[in-house]
Amino acid sequence: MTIRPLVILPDAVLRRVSDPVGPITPEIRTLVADMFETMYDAPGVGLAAIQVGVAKRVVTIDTSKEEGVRDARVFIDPEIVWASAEKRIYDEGCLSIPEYYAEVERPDRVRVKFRDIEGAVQEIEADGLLATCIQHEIDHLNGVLFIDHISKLKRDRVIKRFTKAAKRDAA
Ligand code: K1U
Ligand code: ZN
Repeated sequence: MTIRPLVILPDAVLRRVSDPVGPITPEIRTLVADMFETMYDAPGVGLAAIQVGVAKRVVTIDTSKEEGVRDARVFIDPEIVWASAEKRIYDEGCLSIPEYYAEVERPDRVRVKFRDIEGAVQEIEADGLLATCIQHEIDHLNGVLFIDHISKLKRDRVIKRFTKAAKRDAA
């Protein structure tokens, strides 16, 4: 298993719409294993394949709170099939926008249809941090970032900060 480099704002790769996975090949299994390694190392509670530069609809999540207990979940080609009318606000972060957090309002509960690592179709209802995280990750698959849900003023400010940092690092 390999820790892959994370794609960081303002890299245009983050704006790509990811492709459906199709058959679950050995390459997809390796990608999933590497995504878990990368997510746990960061550390993060979720990761979309595009954040390691792969435009495939693959998401890994582990929102377990208990120290030393893992709840590794993989979502292949995930789709939200139902969202609650009730909303919740969560102070979100993103491994592609390090050390920046902002409040985002999203549906409190969602039902998600996806394929597991064996290719079997599954459906779960999620609430709490899992619901927030799966919505954040599905946004990544569609080229959407959590900063797209905040004010234009705040978004422009954070993009400017990361653009300057990227130029500084390239010099
Ligand atoms: O997709 C990502 O960039 C990962 C992101 C997921 C996420 C977090 C919070 C709300 C919505 C989605 C992160 O994991 S940011 C890091 C983080 O939240 C965290 C890191 C260590 C321990 C606990 C949380
Ligand atoms: Zn993110």
